[in-house]
Amino acid sequence: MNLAGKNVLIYGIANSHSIAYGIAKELQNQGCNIGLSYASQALIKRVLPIAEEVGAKFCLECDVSKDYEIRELYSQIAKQWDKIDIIVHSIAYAPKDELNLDFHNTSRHGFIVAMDISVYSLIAVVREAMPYLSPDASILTLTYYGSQKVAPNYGVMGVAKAALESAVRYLAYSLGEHGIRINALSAGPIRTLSSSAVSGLSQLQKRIEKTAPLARNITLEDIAKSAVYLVSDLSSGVTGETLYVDAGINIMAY
Ligand code: 0WD
Repeated sequence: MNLAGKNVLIYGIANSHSIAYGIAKELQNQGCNIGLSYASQALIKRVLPIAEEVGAKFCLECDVSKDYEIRELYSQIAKQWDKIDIIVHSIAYAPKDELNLDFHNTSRHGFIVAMDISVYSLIAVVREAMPYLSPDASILTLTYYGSQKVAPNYGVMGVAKAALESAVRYLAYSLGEHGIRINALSAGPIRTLSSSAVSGLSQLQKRIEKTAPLARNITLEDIAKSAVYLVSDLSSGVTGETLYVDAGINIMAY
């Protein structure tokens, strides 16, 4: 594996608890050039120190619900990098009220927003990246097991993650002829800004400590190390997959 000198664009840094932060640090350790993108001005105070910490070549705002912002991001990046080797999409959003209600009460608006930001954004960032991607580029997105089984309080995000995993398979098929790979990493629950909107996280983590094969919760480092595998040529024959990094909890029936 040689990631040294690879240009990595990471979407979804909100703060130092973000999964994107853990991945950025690990890829920096591997010698990658890091470029960061964040959602909005409100995050800038937390994101700028992180950009400095990981030696980011740039740190640019981009709301992925807007195609023109995605396009503008790539045209800014093209001024500094001649190609992009790796994209990490670590983005999800649903209005908080939509998560903790009975699923049959999911609103049309909440459904559309969740699907747009958590699923369609992956398609949009890949499509707009195509002219800039290197021939053996690798793309990674983050998902959760609530896509496969019902996770109480996860609601519309579970449906969005199921769609995201399916989108990864369809993207893998359409990108394959270009030599580009795309995979999903299904992470066990970890406390971040996004996951704190899901009620019952602490109880779930306690249950995992008791029942998961590894008898513990996962760490940012666990996720980041598997991310290195998926974005590097260690996984050169792997595309369209969902890799569980969850201390094994997904294999358990009870
Ligand atoms: O337990 C967990 N934390 C798990 C998270 C378990 C399994 C998967 N994941 C997934 C999430 O669903 C998400 O896809 O990992 C990804 C990253 O989530 P995270 O690191 O847990 O959460 P966070 O640090 O909040 O980063 C997600 C970020 C947003 O943060 P806020 O909290 O500001 O919504 O996604 C970004 C934003 O930075 N984001 C956007 N970026 C660009 N444009 C947008 C947008 N419109 N909306 C949200």
